[in-house]
Amino acid sequence: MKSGIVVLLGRPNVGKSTLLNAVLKEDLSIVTPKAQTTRDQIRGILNEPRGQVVFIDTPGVHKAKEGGINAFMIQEVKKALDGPDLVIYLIDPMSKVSAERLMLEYLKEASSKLILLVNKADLVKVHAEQFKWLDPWIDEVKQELQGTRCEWIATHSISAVKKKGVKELLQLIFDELPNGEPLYPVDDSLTDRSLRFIVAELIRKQLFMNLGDEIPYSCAVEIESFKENKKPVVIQAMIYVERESQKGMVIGSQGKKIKEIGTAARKEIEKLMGEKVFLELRVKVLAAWTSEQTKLKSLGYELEKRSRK
Ligand SMILES: Nc1nc2c(ncn2[C@@H]2O[C@H](COP(=O)(O)OP(=O)(O)O)[C@@H](O)[C@H]2O)c(=O)[nH]1
Ligand SMILES: [Mg+2]
Repeated sequence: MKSGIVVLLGRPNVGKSTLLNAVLKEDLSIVTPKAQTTRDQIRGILNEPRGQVVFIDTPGVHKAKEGGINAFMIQEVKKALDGPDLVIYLIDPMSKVSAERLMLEYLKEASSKLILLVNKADLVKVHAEQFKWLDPWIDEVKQELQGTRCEWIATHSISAVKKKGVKELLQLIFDELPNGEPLYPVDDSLTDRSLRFIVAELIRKQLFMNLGDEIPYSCAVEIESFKENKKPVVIQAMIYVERESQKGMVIGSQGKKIKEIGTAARKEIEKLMGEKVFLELRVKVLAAWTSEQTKLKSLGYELEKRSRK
């Protein structure tokens, strides 16, 4: 039996969370068209007759200001890179080489096998001209990694959205993983994260889907109570924003916006849980929570020591 940890690594919006969901065949990690949706690392457990793969979805690699929520996200990326068996470096062909260079310092630090994975293959035909940078970049990465402990083993292309090439990718992964006992119990559990966490994420997803560009980045969600033994299940959640004006935007005129967000989130939560849910959302200002460490910590985004990059 094969067993191991596989980290999904890449810049924001390359499709890491979409790929996790495609291999698990479940919507575990939230996906939105906006960059930097994922804030925490999320483990997705795939059990197969061939063995167990523990995938770690990570926030996108980007340059983060010290001490704030983005530094927490980068900390999550770096933690995930501590000792996996395999790293999958996802590349969005719509990106450009100057933006990808940042990835090298992460790859050079990884001491594991590496698969270079070009995602969004469905776009390649339509936008072929724009992708000329891709092959030279892949060659450059391979060259830069020579002499490091990060060992390139394959380059592969997929479309995570269309689920093309995913089966072959899984074969590549199983081929490379060591033999061993499963790291997690082999049962139906898909993740190490709690239902509360996933529910809070589903609410956060709807904030990204329903609010203007900047506001979702100032939002955090906390589940205040979760009564599973009630029918319907009663869930109360608090949405934290940074400013009074944002609170107004989340609520909307006559509460229209928050109602839309709540309805959309409730539907997804009901789908996940397979039962009726009563979802109550409230909004509260927690001034500058994205930049103050004690507030970040209170929302579950704890920075260790002083933040690194
Ligand atoms: N066309 C296309 N879009 C994709 C593909 N994979 C992901 N996306 C889209 O890219 C955006 C970002 O995806 P997401 O998984 O959240 O990226 P992440 O930030 O790396 O986790 C979403 O709008 C996805 O629907 C793909 O294979 N093809
Ligand atoms: Mg993501």
